[in-house]
Amino acid sequence: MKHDAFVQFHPLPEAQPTLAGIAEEHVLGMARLGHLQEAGTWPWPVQSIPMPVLGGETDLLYECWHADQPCHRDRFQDIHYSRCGNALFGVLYLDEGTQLVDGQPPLQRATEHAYRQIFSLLRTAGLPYLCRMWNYIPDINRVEHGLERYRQFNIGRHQAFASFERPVDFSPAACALGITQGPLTIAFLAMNTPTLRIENPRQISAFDYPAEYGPRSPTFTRAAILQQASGELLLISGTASIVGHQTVHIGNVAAQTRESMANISVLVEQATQAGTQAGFTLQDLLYRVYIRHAEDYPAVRAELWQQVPGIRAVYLQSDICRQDLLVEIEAVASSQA
Ligand code: 3EB
Repeated sequence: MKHDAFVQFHPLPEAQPTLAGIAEEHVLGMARLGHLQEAGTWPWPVQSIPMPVLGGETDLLYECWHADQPCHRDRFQDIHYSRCGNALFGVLYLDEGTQLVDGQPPLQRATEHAYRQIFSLLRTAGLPYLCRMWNYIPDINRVEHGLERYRQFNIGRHQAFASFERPVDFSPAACALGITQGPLTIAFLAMNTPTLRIENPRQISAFDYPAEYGPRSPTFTRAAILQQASGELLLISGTASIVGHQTVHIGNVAAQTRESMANISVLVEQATQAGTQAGFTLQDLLYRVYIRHAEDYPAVRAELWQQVPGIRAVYLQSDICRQDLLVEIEAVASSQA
């Protein structure tokens, strides 16, 4: 019998891809955060997220996903991936092109193509359970071919789910943010066992949003718990100032930050009830905070420090998928068995 790989998350201490004690063969992949990026090649998949780091000592940060067994690394179509036992982490970058084909805008097609590749790889690999997706979309709020690009992205993603008969209420945790340089990039983490999916009772599930947010709903769950022999990993999706399905506190970044944290608190409570272990607190989480306007950074940081003194967070300047959202927060925590 195969044992599950134990997947772990670590922010790396320096703006260098030094591994801080993690064995190179155990590295599933990395995220690289920072605006001005030189091209680089690594033995493992790396998702470059070209966003300015706010308030940090460095303008380039790395985060590492790793396992407890050796990884096999390969390519599948446009995907660069690592497989460690029963965990698979992959990254892809896709050029959208500019052509409408069969009336479908380029971003919608590129998104569907990307998700189909991912679903094909997971089927081939026998690891069908997506835990987490990280979506970074160029010019996410721009209207093109008569529809906002985030809504085009949602149509393409939804179509790929439908083609592969993936129920939308069985979606991964996710985030979808805007970038101002570089191509569409998607990273994902998948396993051989389903995650526990957590919804937020204060919010309508994203896959049930009404049509006013676009012709196809987003396919993500509010949080997911990955249950492993050695502990639980809680993955909280991008969380914003949304109650029900509506944006609240329009124009007020401090209040939006508080509302986002209220939503995260509820997810942490739900996760603590759903999990089998000791549970999680807001203090345990490692946060990534996306801020639309760089000048809002001090206000957002002050709010967060008030709620979670000493909060461990990385702040990035980023576009957010609804024009009226000023901040979005996601987080990861692990509880050791
Ligand atoms: C929201 O709650 C805010 O489209 O994958 C958060 C997390 C958001 C994931 C996605 C979108 C996504 O609707 C936006």
